[in-house]
Amino acid sequence: SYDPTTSYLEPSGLVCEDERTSVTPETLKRAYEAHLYYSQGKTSAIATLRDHYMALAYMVRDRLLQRWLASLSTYQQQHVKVVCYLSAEFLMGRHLENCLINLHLHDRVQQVLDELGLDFEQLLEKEEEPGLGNGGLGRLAACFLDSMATLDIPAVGYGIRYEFGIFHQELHNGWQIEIPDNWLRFGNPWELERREQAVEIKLGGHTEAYHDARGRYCVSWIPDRVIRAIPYDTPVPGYDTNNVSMLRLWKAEGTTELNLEAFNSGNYDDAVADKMSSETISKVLYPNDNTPQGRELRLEQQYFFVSASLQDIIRRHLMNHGHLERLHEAIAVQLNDTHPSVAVPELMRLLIDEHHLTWDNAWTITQRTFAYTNHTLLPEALERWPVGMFQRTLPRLMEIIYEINWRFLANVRAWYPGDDTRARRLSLIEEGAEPQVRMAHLACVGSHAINGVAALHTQLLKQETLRDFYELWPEKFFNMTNGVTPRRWLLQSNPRLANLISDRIGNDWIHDLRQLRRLEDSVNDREFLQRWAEVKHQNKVDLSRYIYQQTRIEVDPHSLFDVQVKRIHEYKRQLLAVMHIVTLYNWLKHNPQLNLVPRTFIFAGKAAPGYYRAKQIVKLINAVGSIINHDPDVQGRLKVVFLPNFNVSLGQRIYPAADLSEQISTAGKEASGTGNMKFTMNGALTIGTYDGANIEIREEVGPENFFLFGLRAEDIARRQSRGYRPVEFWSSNAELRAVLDRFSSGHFTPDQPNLFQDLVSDLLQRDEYMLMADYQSYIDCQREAAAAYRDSDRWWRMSLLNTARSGKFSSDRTIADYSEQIWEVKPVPVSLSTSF
Ligand code: B1H
Repeated sequence: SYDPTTSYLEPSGLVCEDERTSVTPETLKRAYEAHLYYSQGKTSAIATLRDHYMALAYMVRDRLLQRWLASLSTYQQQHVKVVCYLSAEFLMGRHLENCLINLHLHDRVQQVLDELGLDFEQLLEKEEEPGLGNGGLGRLAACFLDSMATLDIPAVGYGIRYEFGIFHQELHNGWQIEIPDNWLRFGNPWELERREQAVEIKLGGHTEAYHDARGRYCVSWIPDRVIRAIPYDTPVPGYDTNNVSMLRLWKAEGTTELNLEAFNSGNYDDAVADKMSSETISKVLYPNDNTPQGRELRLEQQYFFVSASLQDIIRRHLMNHGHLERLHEAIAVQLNDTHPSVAVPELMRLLIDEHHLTWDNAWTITQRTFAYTNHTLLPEALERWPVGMFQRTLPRLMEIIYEINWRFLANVRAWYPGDDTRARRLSLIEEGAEPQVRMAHLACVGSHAINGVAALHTQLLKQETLRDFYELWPEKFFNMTNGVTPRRWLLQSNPRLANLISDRIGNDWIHDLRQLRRLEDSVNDREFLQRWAEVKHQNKVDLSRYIYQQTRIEVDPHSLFDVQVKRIHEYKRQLLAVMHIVTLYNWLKHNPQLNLVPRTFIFAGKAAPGYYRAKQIVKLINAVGSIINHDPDVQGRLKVVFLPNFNVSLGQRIYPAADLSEQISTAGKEASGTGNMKFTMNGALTIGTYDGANIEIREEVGPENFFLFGLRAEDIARRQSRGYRPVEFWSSNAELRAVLDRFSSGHFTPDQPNLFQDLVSDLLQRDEYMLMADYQSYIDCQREAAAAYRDSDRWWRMSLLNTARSGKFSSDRTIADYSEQIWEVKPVPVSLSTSF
């Protein structure tokens, strides 16, 4: 493996590890100073912190470039199979520290900066976080890029270079306020613009049929708009390898080609206005998680990045192979949910209209190229586009979808003669007053593999959401349980724990997380457990300081840190956690002498701007905190904190400091969850429902080290179908009644006493997510968790076992599974001595 201290000479004499990019402290210092002067144009006398950060970033980027170019030339020379991961979101988090760690430069650079009198931590904080995603789905894509790079799997991530990422969240009087995320304002040192590789994207217009010179029937698409897609590339280094992958994000720009008429007739401002409106396509990320917005601009975004990426893939492939007949042997395209599923008809269009393949050839290649990951069972999250809108925006693709559907349904009728209702259920088009294109169906028909993201989720896909497809093609279905990268989520975010672990078992765990099992040998080593507990305590002290800076709330690092951080959504049931808090509060009000385990409840998460109920829950959490945190009867034993603006960087502070991880979604609703895995890795215990990957976490860590409560998915379904009456729980449970009374009486919002009345009446009348049914079981389970925390020997043993048994949840394992079972790709080592 790579030794950063030696130079690598390529046989022809090309110096790879040269004077400019070597990593001796002297060269690092010189490179840094050169960038400050020549890239930022500053002397250290006048440089701002941001200038220092930029100089540092460029210094690191130089060292990535060399490995990146070596990777690209290796792949090209060896004709390797490449994974193309298509995703509307990549939630990368900050690059600088992660790159330093993956290149083994972290400590060395820290030292160089120390010597220069610069504060390393402070510089890291200057980096704007690239927030080009909403939550778990976007972060998963980022973890996958890290793992693919680390495992030497040739890969490209394709997405959109949103000018505005996920909004910044502020709290005003407890309410969420959204601030635009202008993350590119000061420039982005991690990307390279590749203008020469721009491609053109058609939108709108109509199609015309014709016969070409050889008499073949052809169709051409005459668009009424043409947009230019400009690629921006960001290198993604693997850990402890020379391999560097790439994230290629597309920016939209106008072309004036079709507006020459307006331009020439003196209508200059119209031509310019058109050009500007084209740029809106990559302007802003839609801030919804688990609920798509059916806006035309969103469909344009999806088509824009998919068409650009496929054109790019085809161009590279033709350069290497000269024809497209065996495209699927050279690339595997993974569709991250249905957001890129227009790729199915778009690849057909490119192969047939632009490259003149026959339908049958094109269809074989398409099906063998694509694989589709489903991320949610929520019915409202399944994407559908009105046929009318589709037709207007992408007329040629609509024709191709009809043709795919016609051929597919002909097969269905042959397989199930006379079963018309089945054919209607399977159709790519949903009939009705406003017919819709079902994007999940399109993705299923156009792919050779379909996967869920946790065992239960895959099972429910097979039994319910995609049941008809499973009956058609059981061999297409796979389960690929999610994972997270242990580099960012343990090594980087929790250096104290990482060091303690490496002290004990060496550092192979960093790229083979199952090695953490070896910690089990220390489960009865009192001295080791004490150091384990001390690490958690120090992390809690750090977080307490941050909480005070952000919120002016003082919390006790000796209290149990009970944490729920994730997007705010009714199915995730932040409200149930609040009901538990208010239950404890009521106990204390009733009996101030009660001997209660002191707890700090930490919440963080964004609500979609248009989701009123979610915003109301944010307000409720803050309102409850504003009363409980100051009530003298509570005597500081309960604190409720809402940390604003949850993002990757804040997650990195929070997971290492958590004692208890709240994973309390209604069973059957959370496809997997990935935060749950980050907590477990960092030694938090989980209180959770039988849902998503919680089930597999419990299986790994052992039921005795996991606090399980609540109804199972099948119970939920049964109760719903029998007619669920939440008010019965209200009638029979006085404590529950007292909690709801606190909300509806205005106890927490004396100046707006009616604020939460609708919330309570919804719980009593509908309670779609069955909080009422799970309430008592949750309260009982929380009591057990508190008892375990009191028995601190037991608690720290359980904590250690959680980390020790979290190996399955490395995204390295997930990527190895995809590589073997779906992509059929192999690692390709990159040597720095390759000539290029
Ligand atoms: C997940 C989404 C999602 N599932 C639509 N679905 C979106 C759907 O902007 N949109 O339109 C955005 C996001 N996100 C999450 O994926 C699941 O809820 C988690 O359970 C899962 O862990 C994660 C990664 O698989």
